[in-house]
Parts: sequence; C-alpha cells; structure tokens
Amino acid sequence: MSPGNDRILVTCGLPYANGPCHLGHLRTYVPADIFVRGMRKMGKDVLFVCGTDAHGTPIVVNAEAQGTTPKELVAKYHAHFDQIFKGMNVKFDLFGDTDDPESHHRTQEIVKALVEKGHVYPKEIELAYCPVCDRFLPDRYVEGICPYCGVSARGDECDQGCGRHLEPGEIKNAVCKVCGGKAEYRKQIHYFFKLSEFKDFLLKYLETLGGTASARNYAAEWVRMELKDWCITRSMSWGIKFPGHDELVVYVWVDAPIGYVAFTEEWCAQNNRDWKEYWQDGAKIVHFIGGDIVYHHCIFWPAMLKGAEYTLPSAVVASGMLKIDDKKFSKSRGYVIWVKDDYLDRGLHPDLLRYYLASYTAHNKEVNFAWKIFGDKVNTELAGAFGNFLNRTLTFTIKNFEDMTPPGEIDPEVISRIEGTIREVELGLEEYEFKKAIDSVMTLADYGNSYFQSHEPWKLVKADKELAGSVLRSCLQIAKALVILMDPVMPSKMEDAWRQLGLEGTVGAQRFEEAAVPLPVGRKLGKPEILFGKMEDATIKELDDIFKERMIQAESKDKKEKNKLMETISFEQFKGIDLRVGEIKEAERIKGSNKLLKLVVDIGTENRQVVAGIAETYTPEDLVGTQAVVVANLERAKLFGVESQAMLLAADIGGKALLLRPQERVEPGTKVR
Ligand code: B3M
Ligand code: ZN
Repeated sequence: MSPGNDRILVTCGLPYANGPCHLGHLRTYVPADIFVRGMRKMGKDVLFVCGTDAHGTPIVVNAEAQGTTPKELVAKYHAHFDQIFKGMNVKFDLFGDTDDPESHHRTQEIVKALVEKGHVYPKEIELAYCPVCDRFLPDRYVEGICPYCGVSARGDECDQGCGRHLEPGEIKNAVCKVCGGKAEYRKQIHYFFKLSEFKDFLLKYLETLGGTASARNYAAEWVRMELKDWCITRSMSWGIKFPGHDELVVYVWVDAPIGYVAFTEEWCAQNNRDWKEYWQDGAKIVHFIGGDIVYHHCIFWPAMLKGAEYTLPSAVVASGMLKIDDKKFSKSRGYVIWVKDDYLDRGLHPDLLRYYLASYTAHNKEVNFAWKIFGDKVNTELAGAFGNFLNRTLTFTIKNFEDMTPPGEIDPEVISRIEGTIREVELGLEEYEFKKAIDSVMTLADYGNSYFQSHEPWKLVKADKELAGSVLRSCLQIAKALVILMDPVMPSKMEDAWRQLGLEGTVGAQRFEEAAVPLPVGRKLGKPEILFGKMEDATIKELDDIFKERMIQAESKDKKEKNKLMETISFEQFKGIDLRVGEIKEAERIKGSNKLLKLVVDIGTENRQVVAGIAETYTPEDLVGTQAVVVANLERAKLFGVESQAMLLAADIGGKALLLRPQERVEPGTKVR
C-alpha cells in the first residue's frame, strides 16, 4: 500500500437515526461522494465511511413518544438512510452505526486514554431534574431560555438564538420536555474534559487545517474567545457507558465522531487491513460536515484526538445550508423535501439531483432548491447542452459512418482543450470547489456543441468525407472526455452514456487522464438514446404543488397549536400571581441583543430591574414615564448576564410585544385583579 498522502479517509457527518432523510442531508453527502469518486479517478487510495448516529437524547425522547425503544428506532432509520444513500448513488465502503460493538469498544478505549493521560476530571454540578418524571434532564430533555441571548433554547444548544453550545446546567427557566413540568436543580458528579488546556494546540492546529476556510476561521474565532472545559457524561442509560461508571454514558458528541474510527476498524477487519494505517499513521483524513457542526469537528474532536494520541484530521469541509424556495429549511414549517417520498419514489433520477446540489453554488454557500430551477437546470444544462451534444454526435456518426468511430486525425486543439479541462476538474475537486469543476465540464460541452456547429459536418460529409470523419472523431473524443469527467457527479447516467459510446469496460473504472487518450478507430458505437429527458412544465408544477400544500398545512397546524388554550387553573393558583401596575423610570438597550431592554420599574414599594424582550416594538425613549402591568412575584432570572426581578405583561403579536397598560395613569403599585 502506498503510504502518506495517497491514502485518504473520507467521512461524512453521521445522520441521527431519528427521522427520514431530507434534501438538507444530501447537501453534505453528495459532494463528499463526488470528491471520493474524483480522488479515485486521480489514482488515490480512498476509504469512504459513514454510519448512523444512534445516541443522544432526541432519539430517546422520540422513541418514547412513538412507543418504541431507541434500539428499534435506530434500526429503522439506519435501514432507511442506507437505502436512500444507495438510491442516491452515494456509495460508502462501510455504513455503520454508533451502537455497533466496535463503536462501544473504541469509545471506551479513547475515553480511558483521556482519563489515563489526565485530561478528564470529576466535578459536582447542578443539573436540571424533573421531580415528576423522577430523572435528570440531559440536553434535549430540557427546554428553557439561553443565558446568553435570552431566546428559548434546547438544553444543549441555543438553536433559535445565538447558536451557542450550552453546557449542562446553563439553561435558564428549565422545563421538562417530556411532562412540561418545571425542573428543579440537583447536584450530581459529572466528568469534564480539560478542553481549556488545548487552546494553544487548537490555535496552531487550525492554522494548518485544510478544507473550507469558513470552518477554520469560525473555529479559530471561538477558540480565541473562550474555551470552557467540556462536560462529557450524561445520566441516562441509552448510550455508551462511561468507563467505570455504569450510571453514566458519554455525551453523544463524544462517541459520534469516534464512530469514524470504529467504522474504519469495521471495514479494515472485513478487508484484511489495519485501521491504524488511518488513525495512527498520519493518513489524510477529510471530514465532510454540515456548516452547523463546525464547533464539534474543529474544536472538540481534534482536542480529543490529540489528547488520546490519534491522527488529526487534515481537512474539515463544511457545506452551506439548504434553503427551499429561498426560505430557511424547517420541518415544522413544512419547508422540507423528503428524499424518498418527494424524489426517489416519484421516479426522479438521483443523478439529476446530484448535479443540482453540486453545481448550484460554491460548496460553502447556501443552496436554494426550487422545483422550477430544478426543471430549468435539467432542461437547459443537462438535456440542452450536455445530452444534446452527445446525442447529435452519436446519431450523426452512426448515420454516416456505419455505426463506427470514423478514421481521421483528432484535432490537436480538441486534445489540448480536454487536457485543460482535466486539470481544472482535478483542481476544483482538490480545493472542494465542486461547482468550479462542474462548470469546466459544462464549458467543454458548450465547446463541443460549437465545434460541431461551426465545422458543419452535415456539409463536409458530402464535400470531404475524410475531413468529416476527423471532425466526428474529435467530437466523439470530446464526448468520451465529458462522460469520464462528469462520472463522479452523475455515475449511473454516465455509465449509460459510456455504453452508448461503445467504449470498453465501465466509466467508473477510468482515470481522469483517460479522457485525453485517443479513441480507437473502427470501434462499434452503441445505440444512441436520450440521456436526459426534458422535464415537462406540468410535472414541475405537480411536484411544486405537493411542496406548497405541505407548507400550507404546516402553517395552519402551527397556528392551531399556538392558539390552543391552556389547562384550567384554580382561583387559588391565579390569586398566587401578584400583578401590579408599574411605572417605567429608566430604560436602556442591552448590548449585543436586539430584543432585550433593561428597565427600572417602580412597583410602589420599591424599584425593580426588569429585562424585557420588547426592543423590537419600543425604543427606550418611548417607555420612560409610561406604565405597564408587572408580575411582581416571579422568581428572578438572569438574561444576557443581567438580572431580571419582575416581568411585564404584553400582547404577543407575531414575535413582537405590545405592553398592557392601564387606561389612565394610576398610583405605581396598584393591584391588578
Ligand atoms: N449526528 C448530526 C448533526 O448534528 C450529527 C452529526 C454527528 S457527526 C460525528 O448534523
Ligand atoms: Zn443563545
């Protein structure tokens, strides 16, 4: 085996085995698969592994909600993703699961190594605990308010606000996700990874990390800002046991990336290879991930690998997000396209979608998906330019040269154009610029079309048959090059095209350099068929209608849920709320938040500091001297690091807030009933 840089391990972020595959997933997997196929065409020894992410609280919560076990839920979605990836021509050498025995074993080995080398310590912390469900509430078992930006957040992530990772115990106003009850805080011992000690290492490492620049730069920025030690255990039973503590499992973000190592081991065991070639011997490791998990891959993961003395990743390639009809992807709002139901099961060809996703824009930018654009791309780029060139070249040759590659010189300009395109494609792939690579292939297709057009073979064939033969052989050479160069993007369509060209073997087995190797003369051509059929307007409309309908339904469901009345409470309970008229004495913005204002409110007996999410409706000047209804006996909370000692009542008008005020000025502190 060739050592060093020729050996590449490519991985993709592991999909949670928690729900079906949607278009957003493919934004990472398709380009990764294109990269792998391309590298192989450049003679590299590439191993491509992935698997499902089996652990973490969302899976336990969902299994409970669906009346099944985490194990069954994981098995179901593991099979689903496996099937979808095959259907989309995303071909992993191994598609594992983080609940595989290899993954349990490798995780424990790595955690033990971290403990032995002194990178882990125990600490008592206060954790959200649900007295009703009688359990600790890790991560997504709990919801509340982000202590940094004041927006509602999940236990381990401020998903709707500032995007920060939240450590256990950090979330404010915690409620239990299962029963909706208010959580208490209880003390418990957990284990922490000394991430803070890796600051200098990470800053240096990130400077040399390959992949997309945005991933590297974001990560370096976060490392410079602050690096807190990282709590790596959770009290639950589903997961991988923390060595020596049967009541704890490791946090899902510990075992998930270790899956990359475990899957390598699984493949190596089946193929008589040594996994250490990849993880302890300086192979090139390339991680393809979604742009939202850069923190985990560029900070947690390399620090863990460094601490346990494993090979560090060479590149982290982060894809931009996917939008649908220019709107942010959202399952609950219906902005989603399911790969199985909406695409594959409707008989649409996987390669068309692969082409769309990889050619739409640069890999680190946002891709917008719309059925209308999909139709246009298929019709003009694939059917119109690429397919048309192949078809006219083949049909014309077959008609005029007895089904065979005609004799005649291949135009040297054609060969040099092809050589130039090979270089551009290789460079594009090496730089994770998939659009650039595809654009150069399409430029070659355009060149082919104008070459055919300007040489007028339909005239030449009567006037100078030999010259006509040379033009056609040159065109067939371009066709061969196009098919080889586009193979990583549209592998099954290109096999069809390869057969039509009557070439030997499979296009999958060809190296890029073969594109410039002259076609044999007198070889029998295959049967020309339309490679890319045109998408009819009616079909596009049908697909778009399905999506629009889903959006409308999601919207009305959302409205209904929001308008649902809460459960009845007793008069006693209501009487327990101390409502007063307060007078706003001072008001100022809170730095770094565009929602929050800091107020001083006179409630009669005293002045209270109140943090209120009303900055989108009022300026501080609007407020001073006005009155509003105050909940005076609400527990204190810290928002954005500022203490709030009461709450103002307001009408919620689509995210904005309109304060409730007495109709006339009254004495501050007046009771409201
Ligand atoms: N399972 C999915 C995500 O957050 C998560 C990836 C793990 S990669 C090691 O996108
Ligand atoms: Zn936040």
